[in-house]
Amino acid sequence: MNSSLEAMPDALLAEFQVLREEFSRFMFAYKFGMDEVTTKVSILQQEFKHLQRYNPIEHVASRLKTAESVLDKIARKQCEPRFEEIRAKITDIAGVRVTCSFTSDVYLISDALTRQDDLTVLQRKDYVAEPKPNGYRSLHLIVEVPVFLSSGVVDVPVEIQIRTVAMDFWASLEHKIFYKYSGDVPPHIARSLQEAATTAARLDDEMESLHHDVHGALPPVPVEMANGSIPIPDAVLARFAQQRVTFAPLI
Ligand code: 0O2
Repeated sequence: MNSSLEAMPDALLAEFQVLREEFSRFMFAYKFGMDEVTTKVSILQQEFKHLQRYNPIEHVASRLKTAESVLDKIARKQCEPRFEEIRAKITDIAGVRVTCSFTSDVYLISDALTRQDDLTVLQRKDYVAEPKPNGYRSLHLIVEVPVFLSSGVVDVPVEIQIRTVAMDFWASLEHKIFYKYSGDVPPHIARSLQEAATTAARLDDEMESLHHDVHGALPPVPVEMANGSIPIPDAVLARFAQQRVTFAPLI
């Protein structure tokens, strides 16, 4: 047993255990919500890869806030420490980040996700169209996803950040620099970071334009036949074609 709990009276200890279980169940719902969204992105990724001529997703990452950082955020946001209140106010406990190839892909993925009936968009912040003053660019969605537990359904908010490789590169390094200076970045460094963000945005524009020149501005064209990770042998295909020719429904 944890030494700090050893001296606790039994009644308090029992209460503590109930709270631990409740907290743990609360956090698991976010993990499941995150898994649901990750699966949705993975399905899109596989569909694009195997069934279309184009894959807009470079990589996908997910993270669950630690219980400790949830408490830090509750304190920062002056949120009442009750689970329902936390669920309503802290919407980034579960996060999924999708890194795309081109800027247009950011919107392609956002549309493909938000069209799904079981996702409810609670918030959309387009820092790609309107970057933050420091230069940060990314599309943020807070979606609510139903998680079906043995006890019933719980709607879990998940933050989805969608950005290009260049936006991601800038954000990761800016995050490191920001933390190195504990948030107090000297003005010349902040200026350099803004300039770097402008350079990254220009790079995205150039790559987007090259992409259009090479592949056209139209959305990806589905190919007639997929031959991805579920191969369909020629012999099977020929047999199926034959069946279709000779098939006559009974009237
Ligand atoms: P972490 O550890 O990445 O989760 P919020 O505080 O989330 O309630 P806010 O700040 O209005 O409200 O939300 P916003 O603008 O949607 O930003 C949330 C997340 O986007 C941040 O989460 C970062 O991950 C990322 N982000 C936003 N602005 C910046 C920025 O200027 N630079 C970088 N590198 N990332 C940014 P957290 O909780 O801050 O951190």
